[in-house]
Amino acid sequence: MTTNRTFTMIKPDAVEQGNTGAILEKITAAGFRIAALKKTQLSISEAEAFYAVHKERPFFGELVAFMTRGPIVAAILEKENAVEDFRTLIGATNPAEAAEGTIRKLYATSMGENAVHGSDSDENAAIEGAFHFSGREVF
Ligand code: 3AN
Repeated sequence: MTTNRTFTMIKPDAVEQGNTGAILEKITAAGFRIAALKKTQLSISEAEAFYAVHKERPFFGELVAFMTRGPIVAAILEKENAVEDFRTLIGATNPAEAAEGTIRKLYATSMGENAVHGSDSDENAAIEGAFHFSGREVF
């Protein structure tokens, strides 16, 4: 089942560098509707829970430290084929491999500090959206 929704975070690197507005502009210009939006900061335990699938990976500690070092902007986005189209808009995990014009090509600096998160499936989009937003924060 496709929900036409995905979940994103503008990560601490992009927020620190003042790229929040430019990234939101690219997202809406690409046809996504913002169903929910907030600026917040993850605690260590929240980041560990959010990224639990990666806990055995060698970069897990680095990932948690990075994602908690400053505020993020979380959003639920709506568009037909949202998950796949948003992954295309953000580009490859490694910015060196990201296509021209993608958000990571424009704003990411490394594999770890890659500016934005995008859900990888409809199922994870629903889980990740519910992690950050209550029902009365989604419109
Ligand atoms: P994506 O965010 O493109 O779905 P995943 O799911 O493979 O990529 O990785 C989740 C997050 O973990 C990435 N966004 C990135 O911040 C971090 N990450 C992935 N690979 C590495 C790595 N080799 N070194 C440091 N951080 C990494």
